[in-house]
Amino acid sequence: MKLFSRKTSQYARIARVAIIELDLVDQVELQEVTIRDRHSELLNYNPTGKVPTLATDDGFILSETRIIVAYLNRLNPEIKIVADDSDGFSQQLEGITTAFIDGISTWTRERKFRHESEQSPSIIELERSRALRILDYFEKISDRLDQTPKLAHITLASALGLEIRLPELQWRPNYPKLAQWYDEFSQRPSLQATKPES
Ligand SMILES: N[C@@H](CCC(=O)N[C@@H](CS)C(=O)NCC(=O)O)C(=O)O
Repeated sequence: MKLFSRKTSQYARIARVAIIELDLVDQVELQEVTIRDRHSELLNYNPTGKVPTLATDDGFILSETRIIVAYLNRLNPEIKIVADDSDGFSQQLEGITTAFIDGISTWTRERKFRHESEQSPSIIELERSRALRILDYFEKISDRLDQTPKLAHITLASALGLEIRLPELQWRPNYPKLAQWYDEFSQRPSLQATKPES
């Protein structure tokens, strides 16, 4: 199996953390690829051009982080990373954390990849208020977050890790309980091994 990845991708990070937590490191080769590049090697496999992409041993090319992590989890079902239908609360958190990482990614892209004159204040404001609502939600339910490596927790940590690329996110001072949860969760070796540098 091969995971097409990018060290700076917060979505690929989720798949890489899942591979470590599921003890599949020896079964998955990591290949670093370029993105937003018409010469990218990845385009020979996946027309979406997005990471993460998983090339499975049974010949499928999987896109979308949740689909990839669910596939990986089936290879080691003893460890439950992806919530099943019997766990409504974890499914609820998976949905909200996915919207959170999508929104912060949109906001980060506006700031990082578009010239100032092209950045949209209305998109930034929309995503900023969405992120704040979701942060309020997680602060309120922080006693229901635990330290297990569930997909929702990994997605939340990966989204919060974007603070390194989006300093204006400034979430820590207003969300002390969430910060405490995040700082502890970030100590997991899987999170440490995939920590973004920039
Ligand atoms: N919804 C996708 C999002 C993946 C995504 O947007 N990845 C970014 C890197 S962080 C990417 O590959 N962008 C390349 C592009 O948009 O062409 C998922 O859950 O995997």
